[in-house]
Amino acid sequence: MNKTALITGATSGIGRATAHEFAKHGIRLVLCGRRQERLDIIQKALSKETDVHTLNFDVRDKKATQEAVNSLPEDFKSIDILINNAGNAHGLDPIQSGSLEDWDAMMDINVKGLLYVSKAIIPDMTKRQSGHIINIGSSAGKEVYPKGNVYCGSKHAVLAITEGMRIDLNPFGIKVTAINPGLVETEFSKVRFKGDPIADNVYKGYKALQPEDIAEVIYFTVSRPNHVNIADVLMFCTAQANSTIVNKS
Ligand code: NDP
Ligand code: 8X3
Repeated sequence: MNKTALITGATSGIGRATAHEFAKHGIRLVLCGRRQERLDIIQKALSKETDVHTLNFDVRDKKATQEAVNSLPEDFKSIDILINNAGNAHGLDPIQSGSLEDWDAMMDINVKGLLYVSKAIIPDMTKRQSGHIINIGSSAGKEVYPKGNVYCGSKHAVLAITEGMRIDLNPFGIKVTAINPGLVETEFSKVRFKGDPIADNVYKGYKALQPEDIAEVIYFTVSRPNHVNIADVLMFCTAQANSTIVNKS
C-alpha cells in the first residue's frame, strides 16, 4: 500500500506494534514519540521494509507539535493515515484523593494532545479531500470503572471528539475511526502505577490482548475499500467481559 501514516506514541505498545504491522504492508511511516533512542531503533529495524521518518515532540506542546509537522520533508508531507495513539493513564485513585498532576497529564496528553496533532494534520487532508484518522480510545471511553474517573473522562472525550470529527469531515471524504481496546499488555500499567511493581499483576492470571492484536485490527481498518469506514471497534480479550469483569485463574 503506497500510503503514508503518521503514528503518535510509536515508541511502545500499540503504536510500535502498528508501525511494525504497517511496515509489513509497505505503508510509509512517520513515527512520533519523545524517546529518540527508541525511535532510532524502530526506524533502523523498519527501514528494511519501508521508508521511515521520525519526529520527536511532546504532544502537550502545541507549538512543538505544529513545528514537528511543518518540518516533515516534502516526500513525507502528505499524511494519508493519522493514528492518534499517544496517551496513558496516570494513577488509579478515587476522585477525592487523585493528583492534579495526574489529571493534567491525562487531559493534556490524551485529549488536548490528540487535538493538537489533528489540528496540524487535518488541513492537508481537507485540501486533498482524502485521509483516514484513527483515534485510539478505550473501553474506558464507553464505561466508567472505580478509580478510573479522569482517565475514563479523557477517553469519553476521545470518543466524542472522534464522532464530531466524523461529522465535520464527512463533506471532505475523510474517514474517522475509533478503536477502543480493553486490557492490552503494554507499558501502560508501568506508566499508570509509576514504576510500582503492582503493575506486573495487572496482566497476570489471564491472557490480555497483545499490542499486535490491536495493530492487526488497525491495519484491517485502513485496508478497507474506499467506500467502507469502520467507525467504531470495541475489543476485549476473551477473559474480559467489561471494565470490571475479568476471568482470572
Ligand atoms: P504505552 O505506555 O506502551 O505507550 C504509550 C505511548 O504514548 C508511548 O509511545 C509514549 O511515547 C507515548 N506518549 C505518552 N505521553 C506522550 C507525550 N506527552 N507526548 C508524546 N507521546 C507520548 O501504552 P499503550 O500502547 O497501551 O497506549 C497507547 C494508547 O492506547 C493510549 O492512548 C492508551 O490510552 C490506549 N489504550 C491502552 C490500553 C491498554 O490496556 N494498554 C487499552 C485501551 C486503550 P514516549 O514516552 O516515547 O513519548
Ligand atoms: C486501558 C484499559 O481498563 O485500564 O484503556 O482502562 S483500562
